[in-house]
Amino acid sequence: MTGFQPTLNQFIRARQEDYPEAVGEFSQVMNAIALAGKLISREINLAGLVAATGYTGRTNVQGEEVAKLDDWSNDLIIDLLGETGCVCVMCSEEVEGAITPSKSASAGRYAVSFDPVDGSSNIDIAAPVGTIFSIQRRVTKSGVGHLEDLLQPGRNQAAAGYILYGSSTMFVYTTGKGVHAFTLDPTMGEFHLTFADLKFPEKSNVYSTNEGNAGTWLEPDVEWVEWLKQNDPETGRPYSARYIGALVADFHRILLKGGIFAYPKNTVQREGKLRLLYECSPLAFMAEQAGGLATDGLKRILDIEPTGLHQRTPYYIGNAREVELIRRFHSSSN
Ligand code: P6P
Repeated sequence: MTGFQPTLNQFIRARQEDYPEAVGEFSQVMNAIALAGKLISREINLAGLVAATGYTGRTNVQGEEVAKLDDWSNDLIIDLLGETGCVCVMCSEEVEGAITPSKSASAGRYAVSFDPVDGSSNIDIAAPVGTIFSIQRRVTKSGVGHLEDLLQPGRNQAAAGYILYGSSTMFVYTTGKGVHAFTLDPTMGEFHLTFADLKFPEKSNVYSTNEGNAGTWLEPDVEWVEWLKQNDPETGRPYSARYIGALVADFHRILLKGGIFAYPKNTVQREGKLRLLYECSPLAFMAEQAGGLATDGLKRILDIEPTGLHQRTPYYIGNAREVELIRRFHSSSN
């Protein structure tokens, strides 16, 4: 035995029989995303040296400052997915409308939504950032893909995942048959299996939220966090607070160590901050596959019927017990 864990490509190919309808197209889409991850990882790790830090001076459809790496990564993913000929339409955090791929989009079976570099403000301080993706099967019969191929509830996803650019670069995804994590060996340019079928650990006394917003939170969220901070060793309280400010990194820690991540709505961000299609839905699919939950406080994220590409939602994700606890705080206030 070589002792080498299977590569991402070998792992996906070995599971090809799980998707008889895919005829290799699914693998092509996943490999395109994995290649984008390798190239973005290299660019991020060299950011300070290749003048890739800093901002373009523009703001995106979200009203957020566009980092140079946001732009570069966005164009890269659009090109690599377009080149496969397997994608009929795309949605990106950086682009207002639906994106029609360059090559034979009419043949593509998949609609892909993505956030090219989530948490990009962390790049300039060499803190973790991530790419998030969500793959839906098209619902239109043929031709170039449309909004309706993208605006599907998260429960329909064919696959979802993220690439974490941290102390190591990890590719983590699910196709509805467990969550699997791969670590990039930059010397070989290959992702190797690190964890198969990840599940949230039972222990979960860590919470992750931006308490700087607490002054504009609604009552249930204020009561929830105050409860977490009370001193009651029998219930594992007070919880520890951990917040990196990049959703992928905060979620990845919770997936491996347990806990709860929350981005509540507030009197300023009345729908919440995080976007449903390419942040909340893909991670919600993974959380449920890992034995956890994701809600908007009351409703399952995967059951929300999207009405807009960039719509936002209040967001609670992590151990089932922690998300259920928040649901009780929210239910008692309704
Ligand atoms: P705040 C990054 O901008 C992001 O979209 C997520 O990655 C992250 O969880 C959140 O916003 C951080 O928002 O308001 O705490 O800076």
